Amino acid sequence: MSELISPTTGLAVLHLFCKTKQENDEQSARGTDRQAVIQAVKKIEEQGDQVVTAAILGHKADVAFMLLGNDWWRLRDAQTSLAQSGLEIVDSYVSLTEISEYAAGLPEQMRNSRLYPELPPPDKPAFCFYPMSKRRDEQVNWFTLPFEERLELMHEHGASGRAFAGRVLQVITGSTGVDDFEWGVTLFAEHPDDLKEVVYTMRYDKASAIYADFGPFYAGVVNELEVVFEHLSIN
Ligand code: 76R
Repeated sequence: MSELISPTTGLAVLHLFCKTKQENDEQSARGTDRQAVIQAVKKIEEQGDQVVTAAILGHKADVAFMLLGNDWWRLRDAQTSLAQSGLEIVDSYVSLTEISEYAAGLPEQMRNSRLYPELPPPDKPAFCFYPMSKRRDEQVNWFTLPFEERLELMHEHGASGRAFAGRVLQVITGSTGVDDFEWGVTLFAEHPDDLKEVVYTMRYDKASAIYADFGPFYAGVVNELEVVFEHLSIN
């Protein structure tokens, strides 16, 4: 056994965006092996790690796996098993759960739920993921603002976010130094338009309007893998 490669606090997170393969298509003789994927996910869960599965709409991917665990080796093994089951990994995101430096005053229970979220939340099947960074341009640079100013802007952000409390669950995971953007934003909501509304509303927060840069957006439906596969016609 390899030694654990664990964050000192919180969980390691790996988002994998995959395309399924048909048998004998141009890419592969072997199609996606439904049973092998199901077994792979079962194994990850048996090891005590969490897996959120979602069917993705649009051409960018068919299925997303959001894996949360306390060991980078186990997440890497999970990726290997999924790839060996005949899934093509077309995009991915590596991050870690964290408590924002602007959320120091959060009650213990809220801090814990940021570091150790239990996912997926019930009754919030509408899912989206996108990476984002805060701008570092010559004129507009989040990282040269004094802390008090950033804190004020994040309070404005938190206040506009709280209007969505209960309707939208945000899971902000930090990725500075481990992936191309600074955060992964994973949102769970009851309805697709909740996702649109929260992100649109935040575009007017100064912290987003002036300072945020975004990567590609993925949207889809969270459900158990079996249900996701039914909708992808993978038998
Ligand atoms: O954790 C907390 O609830 C405390 C308040 C809070 C912080 C510190 C908070 C609340 N967020 C925080 C930090 Mn958020 N958030 C985003 C996005 O699309 C965009 O413009 C931005 C993407 C959304 C949709 C969202 C939603 N938030 C952050 C950070 C880290 C900043 C740092 O540490 O420098 C990022 C990148 C970020 C981005 N935020 C909320 C929400 C919602 C809905 C809330 C209210 C949560 C609730 O009260 O239930």
